[in-house]
Amino acid sequence: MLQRSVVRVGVTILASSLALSACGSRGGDTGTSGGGGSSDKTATIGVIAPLTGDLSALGLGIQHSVELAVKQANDSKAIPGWTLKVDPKDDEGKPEPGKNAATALSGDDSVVGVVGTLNSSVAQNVQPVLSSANIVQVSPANTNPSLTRGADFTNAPKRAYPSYFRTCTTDDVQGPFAAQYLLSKGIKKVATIHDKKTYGQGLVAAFSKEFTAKGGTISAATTINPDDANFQTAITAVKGSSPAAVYYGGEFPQAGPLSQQMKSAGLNVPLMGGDGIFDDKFIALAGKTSTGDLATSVGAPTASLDKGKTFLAAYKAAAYPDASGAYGAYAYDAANAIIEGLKTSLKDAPDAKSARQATVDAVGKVNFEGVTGTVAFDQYGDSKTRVLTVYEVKDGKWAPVKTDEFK
Ligand code: ABU
Repeated sequence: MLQRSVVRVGVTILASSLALSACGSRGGDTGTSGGGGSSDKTATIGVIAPLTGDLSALGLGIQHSVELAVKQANDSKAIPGWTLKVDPKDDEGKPEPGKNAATALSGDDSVVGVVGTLNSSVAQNVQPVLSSANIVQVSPANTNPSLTRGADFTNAPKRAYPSYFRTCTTDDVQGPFAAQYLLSKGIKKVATIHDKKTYGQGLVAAFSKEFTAKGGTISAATTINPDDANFQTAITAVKGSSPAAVYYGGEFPQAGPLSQQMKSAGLNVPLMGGDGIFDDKFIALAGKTSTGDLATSVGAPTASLDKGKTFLAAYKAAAYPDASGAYGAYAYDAANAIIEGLKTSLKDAPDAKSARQATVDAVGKVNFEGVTGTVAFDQYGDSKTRVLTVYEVKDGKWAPVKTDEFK
């Protein structure tokens, strides 16, 4: 069992902010009510995320967090003369519906920005569509580095799409952070499994590079298919190499059953994954034998930050039907990055569509204290904040065991 070093966190609730937000929208309210006068012009922020299917728990948290940011902006009349609206689109966690969602939003002249997507593989299809319409896109969750810095992101980084930004950090930070954590706990022999998707494959590559560079050994490396439910072949392939842990690249709908099947097959070592497995449903799917499993996720635990507490309280007061999830705070910051940009770009704009390029330019320059930390972007569109947390399953819950800024 890995040693515990629980992060101690300060707890300060900003009651005044709660009062501001407690009158927020309820589930299904897309943020149009309140704040706008009848002569206001309308600008729309789209959301592209999985709103149905296995990953909908994460996607709905993204949607509602954007709705909360927009509701608060309308209530405070953040952009005089304008009322903001939210238009959520379901990408089902799949590239083709994601592309269709981007096409539909691009055809709506009121759309000035999009928060999303959740999946890096979906973003690859959405980026070119939104980019060609000059619509700013801010993802709260895409962690694959190539989305901002291109295919050769380590040796020859080149901005892929000038309209694309993200509030979360990237897998060339997350993978090494996990590798260093395992090595610091004396785990030097790890087997890897990934789901062949953009996120999982890239995360395992980043982990393996750091793990071996710092003296660890990858005892076996194998893959599963994105729709597999039975993982015996992969488990057999790695079990023979006697790893001290299994590092998994993919998301919780498969990681949970993989963990359960590993332990049932006698491979009683921790499964570790990235932010894609950091969800309560992982534990529900993996069952009791998930104790000791590990995940990294982006940022510090939301509830450990003063502004995070305020966000969570406002979200609760708004009574959305779904939890904010792993990316809620990042989606709220993403929406507020767009809203900050709109304060400049819509000021003298005759209509929303003509403000699209100015919004891209303004979002690139934002710098404010968000719920997750400072929200500002580098020359590639990446967040300047590189904080991550390691969580361990303890007593049937994810417990934070280490939070740090990756250097
Ligand atoms: N960042 C984890 C899940 C989303 C993605 O595919 O990047």
